[in-house]
Amino acid sequence: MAAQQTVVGEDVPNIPWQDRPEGCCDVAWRYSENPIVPRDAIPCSNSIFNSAVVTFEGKFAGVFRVDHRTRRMMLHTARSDDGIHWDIEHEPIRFACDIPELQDFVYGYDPRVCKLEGRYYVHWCNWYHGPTIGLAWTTDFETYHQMENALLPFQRNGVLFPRKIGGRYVMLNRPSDNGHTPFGDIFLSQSPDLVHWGEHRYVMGRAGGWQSTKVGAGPTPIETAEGWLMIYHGVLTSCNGFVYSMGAALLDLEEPWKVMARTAPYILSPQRLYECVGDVPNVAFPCAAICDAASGRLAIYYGGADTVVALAFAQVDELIAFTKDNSIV
Ligand code: BMA
Repeated sequence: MAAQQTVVGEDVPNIPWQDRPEGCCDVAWRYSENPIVPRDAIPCSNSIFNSAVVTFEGKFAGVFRVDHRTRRMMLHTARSDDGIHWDIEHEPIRFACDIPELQDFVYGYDPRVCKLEGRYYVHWCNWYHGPTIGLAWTTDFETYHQMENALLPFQRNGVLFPRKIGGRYVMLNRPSDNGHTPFGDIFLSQSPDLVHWGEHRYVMGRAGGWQSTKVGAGPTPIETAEGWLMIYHGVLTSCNGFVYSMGAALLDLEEPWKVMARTAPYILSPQRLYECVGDVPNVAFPCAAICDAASGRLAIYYGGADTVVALAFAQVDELIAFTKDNSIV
């Protein structure tokens, strides 16, 4: 099967999965039991969405965005045997941090987790006199070591690549403003040590339709023989506000600021009730993906309407072909 040569990564035989439903011809399809995490899964939660999931010791671990009933945005550890049913800690993560200026955790949201050189790096939108990219690592999802913020405010959607490229650590990011940013292009920054970031490059900006207001990277990019597969969100401004959909792009393996293909149509947009109705309507916001290299099966975790966590599936080879065949590049 061609997929076996496509993905550079681990085999995940127990990846959460459902075949494409009969009669569906979409490149990405939803899990039939969505949402997988309800808003009130733990006593303190107003909503649980935009969350990160990785494989961990043969099972799954996650860092979940939990907006508390105070409406403070916090990060919680979660564990799962099957990637679908989650046990979310009731207490938020308390980061171990020896940098006095960063010890006062104000809020954190939209986490991503990237397995890199034997550690799990957590990065999130972290308040430091405005939103920027917080960075921490863990090996056990119990103790989290907070590092320097990667970038200056205002920044969101920091997304690490899972290996060094050209001798540098690489992070996608999206310069923004202090509020509900009405603009936004994807850039990339490089670092020799995950502390000092520079050599910034422009990756891609807004385009037509569903991605006309702003774009931001989603899950950890997936390495394939055809390039880095980047799933991202794009935003359209309707007369009723922002609409968040997802698309896919292929980035050059060695110079990932070079976009080789990018979808003109979205691959999934808010159309189901749990995506259209909630604290923020019309949002499908991807933050994580698990890929089984052996079969090319892909499970995408996304937030629905800033309220719940949902799951969608795709086949990597099909998604790559779709991205190339429907590219605006
Ligand atoms: C963005 C972020 C996301 C959220 C989205 C829609 O700016 O805050 O967490 O899902 O807006 O509200």
